[in-house]
Amino acid sequence: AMANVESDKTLRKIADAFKELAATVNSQTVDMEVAPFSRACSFVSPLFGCLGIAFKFAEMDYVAKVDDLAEASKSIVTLNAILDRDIEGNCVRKAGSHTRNLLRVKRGLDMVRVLFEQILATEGDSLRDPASKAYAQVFAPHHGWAIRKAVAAGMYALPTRAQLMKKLNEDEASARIQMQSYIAASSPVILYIDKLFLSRELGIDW
Ligand code: 1PW
Repeated sequence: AMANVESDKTLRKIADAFKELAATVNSQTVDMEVAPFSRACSFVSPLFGCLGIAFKFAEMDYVAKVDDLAEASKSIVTLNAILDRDIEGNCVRKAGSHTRNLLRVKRGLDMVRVLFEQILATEGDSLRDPASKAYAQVFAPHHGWAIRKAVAAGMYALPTRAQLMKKLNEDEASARIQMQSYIAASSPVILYIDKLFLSRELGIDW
């Protein structure tokens, strides 16, 4: 396969960006800002592209929503303010709202987290089980029949583990380090976003 030159250090960029976000969360002194958050999320996009043609739709949906948050960052400073403005405008659940897009993007981050956990816990060359488990845990409960069927079909077009490593320009050992680092760093970030919703009684299961 052709080397993925543009995303030479995809995993490292993802891990480093989320380590910085996690440091902000763990400091408990400042609100998370939209700009660094959307920037970190944009580093995850090439990963979807590495998962095969079938995940082109997932990538497109994710990229559009991250772009929306990047656009929002020009006029709204913090994630807190995104939710408060949509509550005020009575458009939290409205299609395309920043708050709704934030919830979808958070799910993308969570799915990648579970995918990495599953990849690290699995021995074989197939990514089908790790990807299926990640999808089943994070997205499937929120998707209708048609999307679930399309994703299930896409599982047959996933690259192998070796192909993925090659596309990411990683070997098993280096990938393991970066994946572990993303798993550790993304967890507090994901919990932080859940709390933004739950503390306002907006729910996260929609
Ligand atoms: C990494 C292992 C492979 C798992 C693949 C996961 C793919 C999941 C995303 C597929 C979504 C593509 C179709 C778009 C669905 C939208 O309807 C939905 N978006 C999401 C991210 O669930 C809701 O978007 P909306 O209505 O708020 O614009």
